[in-house]
Amino acid sequence: MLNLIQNNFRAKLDICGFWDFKVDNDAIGEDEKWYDNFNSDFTIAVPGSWNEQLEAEGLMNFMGDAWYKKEFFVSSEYSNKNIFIKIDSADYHSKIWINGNFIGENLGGFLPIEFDISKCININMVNSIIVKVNNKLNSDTIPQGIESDDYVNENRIREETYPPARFDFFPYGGINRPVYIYSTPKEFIKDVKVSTSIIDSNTASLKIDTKISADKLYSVKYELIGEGTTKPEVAIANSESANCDMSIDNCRLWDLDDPYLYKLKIQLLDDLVVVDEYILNVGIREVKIEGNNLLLNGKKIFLKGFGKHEDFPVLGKGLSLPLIVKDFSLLKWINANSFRTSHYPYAEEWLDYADKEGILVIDEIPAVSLDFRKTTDQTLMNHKNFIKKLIDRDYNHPSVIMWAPGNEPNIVGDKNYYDGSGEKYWNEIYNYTKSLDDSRPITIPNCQRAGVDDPVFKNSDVISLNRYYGWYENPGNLETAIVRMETEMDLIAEKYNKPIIITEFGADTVAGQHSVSDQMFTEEYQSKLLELYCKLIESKDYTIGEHVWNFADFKTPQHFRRVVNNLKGVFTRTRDPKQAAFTLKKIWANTNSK
Ligand code: BDP
Repeated sequence: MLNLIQNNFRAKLDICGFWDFKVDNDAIGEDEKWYDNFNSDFTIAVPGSWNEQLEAEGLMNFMGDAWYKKEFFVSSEYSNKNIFIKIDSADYHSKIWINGNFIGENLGGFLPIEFDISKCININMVNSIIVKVNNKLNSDTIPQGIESDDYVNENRIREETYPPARFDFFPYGGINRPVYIYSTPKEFIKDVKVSTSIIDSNTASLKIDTKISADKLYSVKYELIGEGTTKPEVAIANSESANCDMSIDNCRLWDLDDPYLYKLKIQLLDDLVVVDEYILNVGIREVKIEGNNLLLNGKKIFLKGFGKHEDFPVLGKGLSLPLIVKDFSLLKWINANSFRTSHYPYAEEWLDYADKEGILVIDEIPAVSLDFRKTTDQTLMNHKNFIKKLIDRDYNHPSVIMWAPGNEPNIVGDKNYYDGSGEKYWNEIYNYTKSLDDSRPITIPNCQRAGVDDPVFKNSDVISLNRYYGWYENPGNLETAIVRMETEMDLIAEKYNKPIIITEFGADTVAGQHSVSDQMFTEEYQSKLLELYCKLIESKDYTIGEHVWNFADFKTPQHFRRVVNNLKGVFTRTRDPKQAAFTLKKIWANTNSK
């Protein structure tokens, strides 16, 4: 999927701003034809989650249907073009109507939704869009949902959260990312996929797969703009695609200390006339696992950083560009070189920034805490669909070095997991992900409770461990915690002989709470726990990274275990440093190696 750009062939209209909003508590909107029009109850900002914006109106814990409406003017610039709508994400399910016409439906949040709306747009006139968004999840969806009844039936009443969720982050609802109307020419470049490889220290090659929509034979011209020597190539396209290989001498690689981006200019030509043009940022780099090492451009690299969340007061999961700038500046300040998009794909703007700043990303699917007593064929299908959509969107980002098609499966019970079904499921997910991209390693973070025989280990190129010795296990006892951590890491390393990242370790910490002895929730305890873990992890040959849980405090569903937020952040929710931030800054001073 191509990011939107504007040029002489393509226009883009941002329709973010204030939208009319109505809550549909009884799910009657469709029967009452609210898609034609409705009287709004409130005005709401897009992008942004409804929960905190309209907290005072009772929406904090709302799970259900809500309706959005907006009018927008489409100018003559759009005449004789294909016109599309793109919603970068509506969480979790949405249905769209334009000028009363049903456009389409999308199941699953966190990734863009796109439909051709050429036939129902009125040019030179005001148009209206109505979107119904629903944030309820169930056993078939990714992520899976849970209902209060399930807790009762499963005898887990004390674990029930409000709102009910199967995961430890707040199920914010709404149109959380921008909405655009955009145009392309009638014959156009639909998609471009660029794979890069390094031939020797000086030379690299690009393999470019282009999808087009055309009614006759066109040609496609490729020009790489940037350092080195290369010549433009022209490929003859059929009505659907064109392929091209390019080589570059004296090329400048994309690397952490020099995240150099080329511009690839792609033109669709009718004879010699350019009918469409797209410009894509390309970073030339190679990621490899060799033995127990992670190599970036042939050099060993050790990942230092965090599991994060998209989460901020008032915004909820709404996109904020200043927050992206702030978080990257803090990542740099603390000497981190990477993060994981736990536990879902982040807005593509995060990856654009990572490409520019030279930060590495483990890109994750929202298959978090899958309950294998409940997974159905539909869950597997939705899961695969997510992987396909994620790779379609993110394939061209040099910052993305690994796919995580899940996190911590099976945290409740063994049934239907260790009987071979878990292995079959993850095998299928692993092979499917590889079939879409065999250039990036795959990892599925394992939950402490799932143990050392978790089938995700077999189905990962890199083993990822989420471990909470010193917190959920051996609380307050750091000495025992570190011994147990080392024993388990060594066992897993020996058993699977694969490189290991510790993708989560941490301690909830109340900023301002102090103690001279090891006391949970104090700044000193968090700082000491992280220091001990880092020392241990960095002492092992088989480790390729350490990601602290979490970059910042984040909001969770209500439960007696959480004081409003998960407090394992090294920064507070509003990004003030806790003591551990200064500790990590020192430990990570030697940024890219152990
Ligand atoms: C891990 C989960 C993460 C939680 C974390 C915690 O992957 O989503 O937030 O535990 O409990 O198991 O803090």
